[in-house]
Amino acid sequence: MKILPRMNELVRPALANIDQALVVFAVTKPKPHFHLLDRFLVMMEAKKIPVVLCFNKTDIAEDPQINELREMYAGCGYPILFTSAREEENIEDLKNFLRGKTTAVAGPSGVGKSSLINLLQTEVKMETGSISRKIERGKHTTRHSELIVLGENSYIMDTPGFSSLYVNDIEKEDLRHCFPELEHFEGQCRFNGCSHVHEPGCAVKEAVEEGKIHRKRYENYVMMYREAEERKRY
Ligand SMILES: Nc1nc2c(ncn2[C@@H]2O[C@H](COP(=O)(O)OP(=O)(O)O)[C@@H](O)[C@H]2O)c(=O)[nH]1
Ligand SMILES: [Mg+2]
Ligand SMILES: [Zn+2]
Repeated sequence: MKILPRMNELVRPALANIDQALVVFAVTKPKPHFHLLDRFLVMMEAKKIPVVLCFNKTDIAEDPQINELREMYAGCGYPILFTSAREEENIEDLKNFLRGKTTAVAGPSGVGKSSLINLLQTEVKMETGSISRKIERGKHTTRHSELIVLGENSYIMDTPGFSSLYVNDIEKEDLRHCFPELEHFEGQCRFNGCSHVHEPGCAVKEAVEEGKIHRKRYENYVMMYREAEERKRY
């Protein structure tokens, strides 16, 4: 019971002071976990924190993998960047997105967050390495959020793991407002307040069939909706 309030104290100031979140995934190795990514995007929408999506490791990716990601996420309006920390590709683009802002970096382990941060500035050297090596050495890395200076009025915060930016679960009625591409169809369904899950005459379901909304994103919406429904039941 004593642990929870302390955890929130750590999380809240971090979220309150950031202008945006940079969400880093790898195009491949490891392959993006779409459910995790969408869950995170929903949390940021709920907190009204703008997101920049960065898919790293383009040097080992195939074009179709990159195209699918672009289709999925540029289609719903998120700024999206493809980088290679190894080949220092598109790092200038990334810098442009970070200029003048305080940005929290989030993403699963092993996608290249630390490698990217090392390319953005020269003062702080983050430890990088393979996932297995890190597990071997135990969880010794950033337990606190470290604010790193990138330049004048530009800061980046390496958040300790993905769950550190976790916010309370979202009510099922609010969920549809946390998917920008669903929000676009609001008011076009037969029923007012359509959940886009089981109602007939749903403009969102039609848009999915027509390929205007990415099916995977919609499926993740339905999955999260059902989860919220389940939670309510207990
Ligand atoms: N091929 C490739 N490997 C990368 C790239 N960026 C990082 N890595 C490697 O991926 C592993 C994890 O990188 P790291 O920066 O520690 O990831 P983090 O856990 O997200 O901070 C390391 O072995 C890096 O050398 C990249 O752009 N391309
Ligand atoms: Mg790291
Ligand atoms: Zn609908």
